[in-house]
Amino acid sequence: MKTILRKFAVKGEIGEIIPIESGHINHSYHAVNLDPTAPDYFLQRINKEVFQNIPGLTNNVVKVVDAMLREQKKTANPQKAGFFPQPVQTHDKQYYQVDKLGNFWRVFTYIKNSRTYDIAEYEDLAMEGGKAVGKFQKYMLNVDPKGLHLTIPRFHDLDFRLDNFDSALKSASKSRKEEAAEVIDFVLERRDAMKNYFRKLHSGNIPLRVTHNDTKFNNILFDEHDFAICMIDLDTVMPGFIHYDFGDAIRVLCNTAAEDEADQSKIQFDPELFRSFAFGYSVYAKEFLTKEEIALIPLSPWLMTYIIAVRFLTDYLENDRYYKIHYPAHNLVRAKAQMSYIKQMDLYYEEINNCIAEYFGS
Ligand code: GN1
Ligand code: MG
Repeated sequence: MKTILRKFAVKGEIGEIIPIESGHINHSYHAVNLDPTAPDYFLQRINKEVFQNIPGLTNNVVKVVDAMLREQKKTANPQKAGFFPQPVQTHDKQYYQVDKLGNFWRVFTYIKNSRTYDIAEYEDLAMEGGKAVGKFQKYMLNVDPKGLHLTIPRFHDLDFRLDNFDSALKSASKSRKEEAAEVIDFVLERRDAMKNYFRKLHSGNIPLRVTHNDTKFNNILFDEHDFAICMIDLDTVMPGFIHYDFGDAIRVLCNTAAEDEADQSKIQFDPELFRSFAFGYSVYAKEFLTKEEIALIPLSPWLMTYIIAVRFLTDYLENDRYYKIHYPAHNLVRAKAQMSYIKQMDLYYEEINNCIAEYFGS
């Protein structure tokens, strides 16, 4: 990895390289600098099975970071732009380096003392998360969605995800199907309701914007005082509906347990965290959301949790081809946890609706 890092215009002298375990797709490392005057770096091996066009993906990421910097410089805190992770070029002015095995690597500056959280531990953290998602969408308003490469086509397309699930179900082993029976039934039961909501998003009234598309809580970077710095993990920034970002954030952030909690009794929906996130999000989003978009916000956490449940389950049925797993039934446990969380959210449907009406005036 040090050989790879030397291909990039990194400053100082790299010491320890520490793996970062939280992502399910790429392999990430924190490269510590021995020179205190030089920054640390964030090194990543991009998953080339998942991302088929890494040059296209890289163009997106550079475009998005540029837009974030440009927009931040227009605000009352232009100096904050200096605290976003910046992509680092190689000595040949590329933003990635291919190694001898054909693997793609990239480097960002690592923001000193920054951190991520897997779950929102208290309300202000959730509010900061909401602000980060709202601010990101606002900063993307001047980026043309059509100018972005589709890094994963049909990423949040429910019909596509259900088609994949159907074919996985046909070819899955008997034992995996038996193990997963409860979640399979759940997916089938909710299918029509979710398709119905998904069709409303596609009714033609909802603007296609540039969205992040992977707003789980640990894709928000915080500083040492727990203020959100910005959204990270920009590989899936593509044209989308704001509902994808709102819903996916709530999927993780208001869950009192981890995304892969095996003990169902620990999985609950925290309405106070929801209020805090929704308020933080409204601070930025209220100024650009249309009333049609607002009307469809409340059900978005159901859709996104359902889509991710379907994806984890499909991967389990396909013998774990896509997500990194840490033990054999990991994808099944993840899918079950999403199912339990959806059932917990059911108890708060009215409260969620009321809260959106209160903060967004719908
Ligand atoms: C993956 O890369 P990471 O861990 O931030 C996935 C998301 C899922 C998430 C579930 C490119 O995100 O879509 O919501 O896992 N990213 C991709 O935890 O598939
Ligand atoms: Mg991530």
